[in-house]
Amino acid sequence: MVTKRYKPLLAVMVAFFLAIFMAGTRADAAQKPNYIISTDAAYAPFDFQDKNNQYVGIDMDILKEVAKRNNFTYTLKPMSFNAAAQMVANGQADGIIAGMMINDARKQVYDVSDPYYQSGVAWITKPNSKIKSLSDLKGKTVALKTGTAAANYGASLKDKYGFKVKYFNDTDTMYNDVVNGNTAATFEDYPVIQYAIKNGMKLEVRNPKDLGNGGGVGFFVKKGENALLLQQFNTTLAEMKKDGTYDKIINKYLNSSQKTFVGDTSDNNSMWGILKSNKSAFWKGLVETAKLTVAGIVLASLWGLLLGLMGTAQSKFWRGLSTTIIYTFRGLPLMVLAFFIYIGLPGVIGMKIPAFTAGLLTLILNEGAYTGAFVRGGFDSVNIGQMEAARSLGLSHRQAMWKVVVPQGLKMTVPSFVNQFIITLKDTSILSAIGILELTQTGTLIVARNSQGFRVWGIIAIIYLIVITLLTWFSNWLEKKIN
Ligand code: ASN
Repeated sequence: MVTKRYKPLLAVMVAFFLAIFMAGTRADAAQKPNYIISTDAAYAPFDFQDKNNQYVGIDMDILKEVAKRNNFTYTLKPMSFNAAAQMVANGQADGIIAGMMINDARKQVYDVSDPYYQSGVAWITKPNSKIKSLSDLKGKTVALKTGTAAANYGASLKDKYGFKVKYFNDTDTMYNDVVNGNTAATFEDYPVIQYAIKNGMKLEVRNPKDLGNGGGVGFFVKKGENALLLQQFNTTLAEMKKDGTYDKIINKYLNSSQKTFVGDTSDNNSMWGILKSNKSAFWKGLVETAKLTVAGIVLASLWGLLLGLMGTAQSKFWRGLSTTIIYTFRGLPLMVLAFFIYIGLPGVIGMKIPAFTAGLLTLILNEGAYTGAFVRGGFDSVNIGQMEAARSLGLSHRQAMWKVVVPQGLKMTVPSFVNQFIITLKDTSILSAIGILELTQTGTLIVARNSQGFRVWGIIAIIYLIVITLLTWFSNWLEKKIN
């Protein structure tokens, strides 16, 4: 039974989640339509960041032109290709432009624009590799990128040629796995690998004259939706082909002899050089991480406290509810929860959830469940005699809780809170998977551009350590104040 006195608790819970939900879904009052367009965060020459951390590439220039000529604005959501495609399939984004190949399977799920580029799948090894034909791959492992047409093509050959497959979320990590010799070969779209090789990637295409699954690259919207956007894309594409804009874009990325993009070596000399030339990106990533961490810590702590209180309530209903919530959200991996909220839920509730809101909600639910568990434990461990003594002095259950049990219980849980704060900070990195441009995602994008994994990840690790040290100092200070 939900006793009357716990009704306010339920109201607080509902208000709490509504507030978080609403915080991220600001009404858009602009007159111009604003579309959400997802893209592959690192897929040169189609989509990638330049040195100023601006998104450029064939896709980006075409999209910009389409928006300009049709008087709409768009919000770009760069992330892993697989997540970007799912965002559209689930109605989280209005369209995807990501060097994406048109094929029949995709036509079942999406409506597709006219092709704007021709592509086909290449298979790739290290230069001078002993692997000369697909048959040489027998028993070896091949690197593929999740959800891509090239991966489907590669996987379809796996039984025939007897190789194993290993999946990656981004092209650059996949390439480097082959370069480092962990996997023997990879499959990727020809223009993409060609571009990378031209810009210094130490790999070689084995079948340049015999590409697999050739076809066009297009812009995709969810089936049956955004017909106007698709039509505008097609019309503008045709116009651009006529007036020379299209050729200009293609030439800009494919025929220029300068090495300006992938494999950019200008900032590769040292950690310091990389830090300097990417300082605004690192800073922005850090700010995003800090925002998520602070908001996550505060809200998850409040939510955890509420769960802890519910867990020690007199009513069986509240205790049961608290146990169920803690069990569920402690049991779910953080990334699964993030994908569920960000990619799964919107399709069901018919409402877009901004990545930051989804990420924050994930942190609150997950970290809050852990917090709830140790807070409940803290309250439980306050000697039952304390409660009895308080009750015998004439205090009600609630008064006894607030005046006697809660203060003592909370003191005991301070070290656990500190621990949870640090875990929350580290967990924010997992939210890079849903495209939040925090520190880890920032690192992924920079490595995709300069291939300096060791140095970039070294910098990112140091930044995390510095922030964790600061957080620990702060927590210790807080702990002393409380005790
Ligand atoms: N070219 C890939 C595909 O068509 C997309 C990508 O990796 N961005 O599946």
